[in-house]
Amino acid sequence: PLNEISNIPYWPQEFVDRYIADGLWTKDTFGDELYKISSIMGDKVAVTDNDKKLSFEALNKSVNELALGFLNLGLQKKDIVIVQLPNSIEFIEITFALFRIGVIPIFALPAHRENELNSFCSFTKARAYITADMIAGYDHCILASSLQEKFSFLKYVIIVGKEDKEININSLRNNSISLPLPQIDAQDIACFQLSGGTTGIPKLIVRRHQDYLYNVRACIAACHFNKDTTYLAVLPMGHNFPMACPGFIGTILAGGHVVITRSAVASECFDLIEQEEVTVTALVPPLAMVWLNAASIFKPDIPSLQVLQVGGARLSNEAARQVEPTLGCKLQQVFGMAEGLICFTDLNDSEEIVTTTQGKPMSVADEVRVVDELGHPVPDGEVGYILTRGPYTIRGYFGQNEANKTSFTEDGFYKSGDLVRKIAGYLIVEGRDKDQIIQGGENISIEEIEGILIKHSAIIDAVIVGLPDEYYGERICAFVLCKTPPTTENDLRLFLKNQGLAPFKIPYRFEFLDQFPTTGVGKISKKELRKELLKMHLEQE
Ligand code: J2J
Repeated sequence: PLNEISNIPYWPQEFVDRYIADGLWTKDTFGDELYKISSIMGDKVAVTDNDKKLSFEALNKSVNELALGFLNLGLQKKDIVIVQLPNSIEFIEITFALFRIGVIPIFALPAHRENELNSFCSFTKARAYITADMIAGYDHCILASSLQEKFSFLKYVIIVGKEDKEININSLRNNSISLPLPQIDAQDIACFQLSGGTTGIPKLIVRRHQDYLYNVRACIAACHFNKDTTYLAVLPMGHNFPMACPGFIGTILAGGHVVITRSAVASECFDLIEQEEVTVTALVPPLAMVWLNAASIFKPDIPSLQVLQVGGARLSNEAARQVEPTLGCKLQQVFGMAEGLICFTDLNDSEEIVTTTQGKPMSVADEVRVVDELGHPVPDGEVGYILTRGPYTIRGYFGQNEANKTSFTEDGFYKSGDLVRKIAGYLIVEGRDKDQIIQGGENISIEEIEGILIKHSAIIDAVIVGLPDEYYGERICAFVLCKTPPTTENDLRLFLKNQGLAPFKIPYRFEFLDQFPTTGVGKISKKELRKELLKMHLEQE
C-alpha cells in the first residue's frame, strides 16, 4: 500500500493556498461527482458499448456494487492495483469504483507487456491486477500468472471476461455484505498516469482528486462539453487524453454520452459516429491521417460530428488543413502531457491558428516559459524548451529522485523536452530535442519534408528520421505509408524537387511500410523506426 512508499513531490504551501483560494482546487472527489451527476441525469444514457447501454443511475449503482465488491474481496484504501483493460463499459465502472474507495489504479495500456507490468508491480507492490482474459488476441491470464509467480504481494487477479479460475469481475457485483465506503479527500491520490516518454519504462505520475478533477473541469470548460456531448472513445481509455482531457470522465461529469469502440478502423468508427450521433472524438495524428484517407474514399455521412480533437504528437499543417473539408467537422489541436499542461486551440480560433498552432494553455493559472539550453528565456517567436507549472501539473514523478532532478527545475517547472515557439500566446511545437536531424552540420526541418511528402496523392503519412552516418553525422531517411496503388522512390524524389525542396533535404533513403510501429496510445514510435533503420542498414553493409 501507499503509506509504505513516501517521497511524492507536492506543491509548496503557497501554491496550495492559492489554488484553493482561487477556487481551482475544491474538496470534491470523482466518486462524489458521479453521485451528483447521476442524480441530475437519472435515466439518461451515460455509456454505450456495442449493444450494451447504461444510464447514469445504472452506472452509479453498478459503480457502488463494484466498490463494495472490491472492499469485500479485501482491497483497501491506498492499495495500488494495475488496471489493464480494453475500451469497455467495465473500464468506466471499475475506474469510478476504485476512485470511490481510494484504491489507486495504475492505468497500463493494452499494448504493455511483461516488462512494463513487472516494473509497475515491483515499484508499487501492487496488490491486484485487473485485466481482461483477452485483449486484441493476447492472453492476459497467462501474463497474470507469470506476474503472480514473481510477486507474492500481487494477491488478486480480477478478470473481465471468461468465468473460470481467476476472480471474475461479475462475481464481485451484487455482494450482500454492505460495508461503509471509506472517506475520500480531495488531496487523496485518484490514480497513477504514465509518462509518455519514448525511452525506457513509463514513469508513474500521481494524480490526486484535487488536481485531476480540476484538469477535467478545465477541459470541459475549454471544450464546451455538456449534456448534449456524445464522445467516441477510440484511443485506449487508460491514456490521459481520452480519459481526462476531457475524455470519457469529462463527458460523464458534463452529463454527456460516452460511446465506446474497441476498433479504431475508420469505416467502423464512421458507422458508429453516424449511428450514435457522435459529436466529438479524439485521435492521435497517425490515426487521424488514416481516417482522413478513408474519409476521402468512403465519403462518410457523419454530420453529427462537430469536433475532431487531435493531439499526442505534432499534426502537420497540411494534414490539419484537410480535416474540415474531408470530415466536415472542426479541428481542435491538443498539446498535452500526462504530467499536466494541456493546450487547446479554440473552436472560434481562425483557420490559420487552428491549422498552424497547438493552441494555448487551458488555464489562466498555467505558467509557461520558453527557454534556451541554459534555462534563460528566449524572446517570443523563437524556438526554445518549454517549462511549465500549474494547478494540474505535477511537481515530480513518483519515487524518482534522480529523474526528478533533470525533469524539473528547482522552482518546480516541468521540463517536457518539447521544443516550442510562442506567438501571441499560442504554442507551436517544433519537435523534441532528440528528433532533430543535423546532416553535415545543417539543421534539417523534419516538418518541412514530412509536410511536402503527405501532399503527394499516393501518400497517407510520412515520417522522417535520421540514420547515423560517419561522414554526415546523420542522413535523412523517409518512412512512408502509401495508398494503393503505391508510388516509387524515384517519383518521390522528383516530387520533392518539383515542390521546391532544397536538394540537400531530399531524403537519402526511402522505406515503404504497411504500418508504422506505434507506442501504446498509437503515436508513431521514432525510437522503433530508428532501430529498424539501423538494423536494415547494418544488414546491408
Ligand atoms: C506535438 N507533440 C505533442 C502535440 C502531445 C492530450 C493530448 C496528448 C497527451 C499526450 C495528453 C502534442 N504536438 N499536439 O496527455 O492530455 C507530445 C509532447 C508531450 C508528450 C506527452 C493529453 N501533444 N505531444 O500525448 O504524456 O512531446 O500525453 O510532451 O502521452 O506528447 O505525451 P503523453
